[in-house]
Amino acid sequence: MKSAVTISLVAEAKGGPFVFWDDLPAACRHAAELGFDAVELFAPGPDAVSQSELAALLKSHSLGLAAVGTGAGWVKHKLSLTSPDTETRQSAADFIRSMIDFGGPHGAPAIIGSMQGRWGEGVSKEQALDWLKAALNDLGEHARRYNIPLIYEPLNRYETNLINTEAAGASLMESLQTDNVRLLADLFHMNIEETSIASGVKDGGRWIGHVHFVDSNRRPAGCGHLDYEPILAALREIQYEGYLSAEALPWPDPVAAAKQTIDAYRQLVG
Ligand code: LER
Ligand code: MN
Repeated sequence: MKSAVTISLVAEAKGGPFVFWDDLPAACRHAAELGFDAVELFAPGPDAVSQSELAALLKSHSLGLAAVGTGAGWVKHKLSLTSPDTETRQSAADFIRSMIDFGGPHGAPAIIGSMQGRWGEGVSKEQALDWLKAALNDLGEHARRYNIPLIYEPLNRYETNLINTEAAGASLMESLQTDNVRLLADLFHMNIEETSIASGVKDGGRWIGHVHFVDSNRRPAGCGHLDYEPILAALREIQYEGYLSAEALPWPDPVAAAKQTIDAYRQLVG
């Protein structure tokens, strides 16, 4: 397993669960100095940073790009893959495709979290899931050209009413035509929704392709009440080899949150 830490460049997401904020070069420097393998980027859009600037920053700090978030499509533009409005759904898919093209050259998969939206307001659950599946099939195949998967994230019930658990996520993966979508296991959402986080990890099993490494209260690992040993044992059991990426509040401040995370990671993973 590899370590990663989040960086947000999205002003509208202020107060959200991202460790580093606003200054990409400084965040990369801190991440490298602390010994992270990679960074995960939450950017306002595909033009937030040029491909060459991003490549140069990653190279100069020997950092990987673990993943790119697509949630700015929701927080900035109110786009959703399950909107009742056809054009909004199309724009949502276009935005995600552009983020796949943004991360793809760096080997970083795009994450669909809040862009999945929710059913209601005249849209049935069945209809919303059909739209979601069609988008995952299409965008999952688009990601393949970069030899990376697309990542789909089950969220807790306060953020979506579509898929809340890893078991439901695994069923969704099995119902797709593409085999190029993987599940995200976000320990914060799982703490709310799963009977046990370790069994949730096993439910996700071979589908899990990314982990948001965070504590029960969304503070950095070790600052809440999660018991990480059984979670790590479950991740080893499913032979997970991807990132443990700190999507956590910058508590008490970004550098301290990152240091707390890498210390917890080293204690748990070695
Ligand atoms: C949102 O709660 C979250 O966990 C993000 O990773 C997805 O937008
Ligand atoms: Mn997450």
